[in-house]
Amino acid sequence: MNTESTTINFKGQDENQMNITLFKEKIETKTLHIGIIGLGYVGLPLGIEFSKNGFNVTGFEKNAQKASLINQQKSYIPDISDQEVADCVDQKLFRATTDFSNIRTMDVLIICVPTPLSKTKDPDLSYVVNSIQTIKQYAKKGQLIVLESTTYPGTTEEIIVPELSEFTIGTDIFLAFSPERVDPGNETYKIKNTPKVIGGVTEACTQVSELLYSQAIDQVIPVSSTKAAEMVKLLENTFRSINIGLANELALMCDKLDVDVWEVIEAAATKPFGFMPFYPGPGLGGHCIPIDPFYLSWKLKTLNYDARFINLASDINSSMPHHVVNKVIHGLNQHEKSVNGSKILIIGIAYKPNIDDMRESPALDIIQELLSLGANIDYHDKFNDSLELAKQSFKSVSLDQSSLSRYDCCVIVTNHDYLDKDLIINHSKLIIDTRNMTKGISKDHIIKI
Ligand code: SAJ
Repeated sequence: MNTESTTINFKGQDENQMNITLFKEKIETKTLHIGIIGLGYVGLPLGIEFSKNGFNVTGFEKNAQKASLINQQKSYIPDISDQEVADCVDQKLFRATTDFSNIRTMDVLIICVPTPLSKTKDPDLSYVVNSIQTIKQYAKKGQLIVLESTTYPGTTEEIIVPELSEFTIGTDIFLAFSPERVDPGNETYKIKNTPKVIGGVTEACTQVSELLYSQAIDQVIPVSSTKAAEMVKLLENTFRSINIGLANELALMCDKLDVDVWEVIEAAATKPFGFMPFYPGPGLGGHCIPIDPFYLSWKLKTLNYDARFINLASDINSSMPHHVVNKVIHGLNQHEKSVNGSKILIIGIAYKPNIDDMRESPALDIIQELLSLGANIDYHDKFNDSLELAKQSFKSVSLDQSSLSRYDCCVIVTNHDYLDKDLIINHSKLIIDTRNMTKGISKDHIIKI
């Protein structure tokens, strides 16, 4: 028998148990020091949640202004109040730093950095790679490293593990993947009450990660591997992208059939089982749904598999801004006007209601196409005072009787709850409604997608 392997296994078992025991003790005594890499809409709420549960948290943030705001007890994330930050900073349970050498004093590192797409719609893992290459400079035995950034199945094993080659994963150091499930603006589901999926490189990694997250999150769901955990997140968001794509194609089909797609979906949604409504819209915005499925299709392409649903849904979703512009052209034409020279008001430019986030917002595509056709564009969105687009600067205009009547066409792109529907309906000359905000109101000057 190879005593070498027996020795290593035996040693491994001892060291493995020792590190797990040490980790447990630090959790029980709340002496565990948690590091969050990236204090964005995922990292900041997560760090605050652990601090609220009595753990010492350090946020590692490259943006010195953000780090300074945190240490001045200020939040820059709508979902986290200044008071929540102040309470944790006051108790010396939360701080931010740009000095990444402090990683050496951490017991846990949770990577919450962006995973955007490159210009060619390929995964851009540069933030993740930079993070792990920084971490490994200061990594030490007994640490737990968790990647939360949304990425393709295999990233943890293929990108992170090789960077930690000086350690024995699962014995010296623990490594897991746990998808973020932060829904900006969601008043119901926050960090604490959103179930957390976790997949470790080894059973011990899963066990230690479960132990950690269960200190701050009500329900922790272990899966068999990091790859499974990475795939869970992509299923969740690909599911949405494809079903939104179906709803958008339904809108295009109902347009041809002269049927009200909103009425059809509402009636179908009365089915008490086996149906889940999704709705057409001006296009697919946000930092998750338009992006994440491409991480999956890109990975499958490297395995010679064509993820047809993902690509088809993307084609349809990205055709919706142009469909909206066609509705504007058609509507103005009915008023014997051309887009060229018309004054058009875009109502709501964030990517979804009641938030300010503009990332991938379809409003930007609609504005750019209308500008290219010679329209004079203004917008209104109380969550976004100004907008730089197509080398032009815009300011959100007020919405009142006189301002509305100045426009040849008003396009409802994002139906924020605060908007006064009756004011818009009663004082606009022409309305293109991309969100069924004018539901149940049939007037000649209202055109719905
Ligand atoms: N949209 C439609 N029709 C729909 C639903 C959405 O056109 O029926 C559009 C929205 O207007 C938006 C885009 O799709 O432009 C994305 O909307 P979303 O509701 O998916 O909102 P997101 O992008 O904030 O997605 C997040 C995701 N959360 C995480 O990734 C952690 C998603 O998994 C959540 O399901 C979603 O919030 C949510 O439920 O609000």
